[in-house]
Amino acid sequence: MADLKEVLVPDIGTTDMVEIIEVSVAAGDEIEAEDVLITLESDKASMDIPASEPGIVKEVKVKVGDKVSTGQLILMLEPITADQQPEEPKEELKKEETQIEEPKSEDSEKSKVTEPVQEPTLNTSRPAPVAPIMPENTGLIYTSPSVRRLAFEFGIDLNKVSGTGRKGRIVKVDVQNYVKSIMAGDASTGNIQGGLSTLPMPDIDFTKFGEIETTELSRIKKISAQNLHRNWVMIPHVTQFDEVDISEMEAFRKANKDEALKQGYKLTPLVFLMKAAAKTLKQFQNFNSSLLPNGESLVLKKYFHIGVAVDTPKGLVVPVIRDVDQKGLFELADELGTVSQKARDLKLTAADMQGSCFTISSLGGIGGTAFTPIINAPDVAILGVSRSQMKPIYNGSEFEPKLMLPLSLSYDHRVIDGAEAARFITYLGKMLVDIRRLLL
Ligand code: CAO
Repeated sequence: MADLKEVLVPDIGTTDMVEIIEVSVAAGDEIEAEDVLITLESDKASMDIPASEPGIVKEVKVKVGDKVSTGQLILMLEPITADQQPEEPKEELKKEETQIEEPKSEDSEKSKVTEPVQEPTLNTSRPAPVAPIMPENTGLIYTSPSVRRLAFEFGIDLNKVSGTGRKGRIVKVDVQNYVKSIMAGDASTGNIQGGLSTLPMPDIDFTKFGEIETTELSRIKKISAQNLHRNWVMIPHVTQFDEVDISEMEAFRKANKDEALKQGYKLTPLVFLMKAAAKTLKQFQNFNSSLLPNGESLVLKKYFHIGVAVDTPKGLVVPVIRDVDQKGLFELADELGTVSQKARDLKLTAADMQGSCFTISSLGGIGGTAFTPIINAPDVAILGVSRSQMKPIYNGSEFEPKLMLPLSLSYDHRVIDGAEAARFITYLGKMLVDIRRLLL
């Protein structure tokens, strides 16, 4: 074993004690000359302290938060002699490395601007160049030169990386985690192509504020959370609202409700909505479609299957009622009753929940005046239904009491234009105002 060598803090151009904000190596690491060992931060600047020679780190003598000055011991190194060194890299590789030294991208231009000219030298027999200092509070990116270098090598825009270091500083592990999240296709962290990026959720100790209890989400909630999140983030939603006079529809429903009950099912407004939606989808083909993942083609469907959001004790599920256009109101009421019971008993199969063209989410049995439902991809639209209310509607000469049903239509704006959506909801409303139209 070669003699161990002390690696000291080089001449950092000040006699002040300077804080260590990052330790980039650990015992057992094999390092190259110029690998960053630690990063220091003074009142005005931060700087990387690199290795002056290759070797194996035997013991690190400092930790984050320590204050050090010139000449202080950083670590013990077992140097690697020339004959232990791996082969020289090929010519091409060398060229690449040289390019990295002299980055030409916009990002690196920006980093150059933030880096001042001062370059402290090492007070050793074999000086290694100390990375340039980056001033604090530049209003730009708060990180060390070595992290900038790492980000540049991966082609990452540091503006998109959230810093978890002190005062939001971006440290090496933040860049590594960002790369990992992209490799895993994590939409919450974003991706380079889509340019999406979000701060990580804060990890808060709620016991600081009071008593708590932690429970795990149900399996259904975990799955629907992932789908909802993807749909919310990936689909540009617009929600169109409307109110429809369902006074006559309600009179008809009430007149037939008992008859339906005798046969064992409930005739609710939702059944009429399903039927009216299928009829409207026939008129507005773009709504009965799915956008292919490449975003360039639309699949137009010739069938009319409608998903219905069902609230269960374990979370939201969306069973699909097939060929709604070909079924009568009683048949639909029967099927809706059966499938929603199956959902509440948690007995739905994957096939029960596949193939929808359009979804209806009805909160009308509960309450509320309007909401913005999230599209159930691969559908391109969803209809939210709120609770109907008697309202005074002006008929041109007087106010009349009318039962008004609030509708909220969310649509994928990549596929559907606003005017088309307004026409869709108006047409749907006409079907409900005068349900005889459903027969036409
Ligand atoms: N306005 C006024 N009353 C309404 C109504 C509306 N828009 N919609 C339903 N009602 C009434 C029904 O007529 C029924 O009253 P009666 O018993 O007097 O006839 C009562 O409210 C309860 O209806 P229901 O909820 O049992 O039946 P439904 O057909 O309307 O809905 C189902 C069935 C399965 C969709 C519903 O039970 C459900 O789970 N809804 C929640 C869906 C949900 O969670 N969506 C949110 C997703 S967004 O995250």
